[in-house]
Amino acid sequence: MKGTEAFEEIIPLLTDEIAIHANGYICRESFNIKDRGENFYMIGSMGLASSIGLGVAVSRPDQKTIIIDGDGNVLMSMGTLAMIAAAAPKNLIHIVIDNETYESTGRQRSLSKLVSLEKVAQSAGYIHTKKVTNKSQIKGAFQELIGKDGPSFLLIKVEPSFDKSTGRVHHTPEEITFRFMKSIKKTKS
Ligand SMILES: Cc1ncc(C[n+]2csc(CCOP(=O)(O)OP(=O)(O)O)c2C)c(N)n1
Repeated sequence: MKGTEAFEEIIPLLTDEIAIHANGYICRESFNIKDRGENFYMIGSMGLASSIGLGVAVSRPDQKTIIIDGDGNVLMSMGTLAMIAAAAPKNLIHIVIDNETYESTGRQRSLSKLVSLEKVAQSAGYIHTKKVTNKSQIKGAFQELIGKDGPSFLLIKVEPSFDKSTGRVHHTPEEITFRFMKSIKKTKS
């Protein structure tokens, strides 16, 4: 499956969930399929979508929080898997689009061909971990995990295949931040 096909499966499943996106093509693909105020896009700061996702999940336990990450990003901040498992937010789902490359910067190989990231997450202590390799499995896996208490980890294996013509996120960092804060603001106390 192509990376874009994975996004085309996942993004329409989002309703009011908070979604923190890793930098590079991860943001760009999601942004182009459906831009939402609940989306936080990393414009740099590789590796840190998971830390921000953890912070948001802990501070908003009433809201499902999804981290949409890349294998290179996860490998860069592997310690955050342990931190997420230790903090154990029930409302957190960590999705990794694993193309076994740093595709956004030229398809350099990553170590995820040799290191199974879902096994690392499982060993760290994520409550549920799943790996899918076919796009027909994505919807079922997502719906299963969203219905359970986490933290959960969903690894989606894809080919390195993002399209270079995919547009970039055109919001400024300030716009992303303020729009996000407004969208996830509690309306009830
Ligand atoms: C600290 C830091 N190092 C390097 C980069 C450059 N960079 C941006 S995206 C990216 C690749 C991310 O790889 P991955 O998470 O696997 O996502 P993919 O690009 O494959 O979708 C790199 C190396 C950066 N933005 N920040």
